[in-house]
Amino acid sequence: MNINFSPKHIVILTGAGISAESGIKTFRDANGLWEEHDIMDVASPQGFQRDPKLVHRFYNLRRQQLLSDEVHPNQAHIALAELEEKFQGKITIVTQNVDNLHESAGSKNILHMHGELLKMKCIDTGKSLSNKRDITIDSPCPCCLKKGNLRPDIVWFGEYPMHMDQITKELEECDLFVSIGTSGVVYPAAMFVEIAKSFNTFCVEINMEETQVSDNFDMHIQGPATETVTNFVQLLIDKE
Ligand code: BV8
Repeated sequence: MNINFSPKHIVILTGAGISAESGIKTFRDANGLWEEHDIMDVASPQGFQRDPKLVHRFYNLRRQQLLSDEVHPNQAHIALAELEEKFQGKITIVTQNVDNLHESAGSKNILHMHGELLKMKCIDTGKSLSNKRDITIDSPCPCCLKKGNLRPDIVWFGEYPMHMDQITKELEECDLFVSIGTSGVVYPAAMFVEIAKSFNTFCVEINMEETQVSDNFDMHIQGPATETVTNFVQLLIDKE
């Protein structure tokens, strides 16, 4: 599996599958996060309104796991960081993931379109604040000092993803679009391949299995990300 050109501008979309081998549950795989919860109860503004304690617990547990000694960037995250370091052109990681494993692996140019687990937001001012601790309904907001005024700085269903203007611009300009570890179920991320294709961009899907959007890609590489991403990155570096 090789590409027959030397890309100059790569956009890489990542999903939960790239963090699976770091021990972080995906959403829709067997015993995934959505098997334990109804999506709309824990990842929507309505769910948060209905039961903020449940939502805080859902994100507190994920934040605790991310910060524990059991979770580290895996070879796929590390390969992407090495690519950014050695690639002569421009490379942007657009991640749906809210973990910080791309940053921990050394990647720099990252857009978290669904927010970040290690950030929280003031409900009144919308101010985003770094946070590594549990949030509860009694946590005083450091911004306005009100109790119960904090929420995870995460994009829930029905909320507008972050950095959409920049993402769209990069999808129009890039000459290689690579999707890694996402089921292609959630929009608007699932339609990024269509945007890239409409600008004649070569599109590669790297995933454990075929997805709902596989037909839109020029190339499909199947297997665990720690192997497939590492091999694909080596191909790109060899072209440098
Ligand atoms: C919005 C919170 C308005 C963060 C999440 C059409 C257009 C626009 C919107 C919609 C539309 N149709 C429907 C909608 C609404 C909705 C939506 O998409 N619903 C779906 C369910 C139908 N979208 C929204 O509400 C979005 N906002 O639309 O605003 C708008 C309109 C137009 C244009 C712009 C904006 C907001 C979506 C964000 C919701 N927040 N979660 C959190 O808690 O983490 S979504 C949730 O799913 C996560 O963020 C996650 O990132 C995302 C996608 O999941 P994946 O990452 O793909 O994970 P999944 O488990 O599904 O798949 C993992 C894959 O990895 C699998 O394929 C597996 O095979 C593979 N894998 C596993 N292990 C490995 C592996 N691959 C390689 N190696 C391995 N080892």
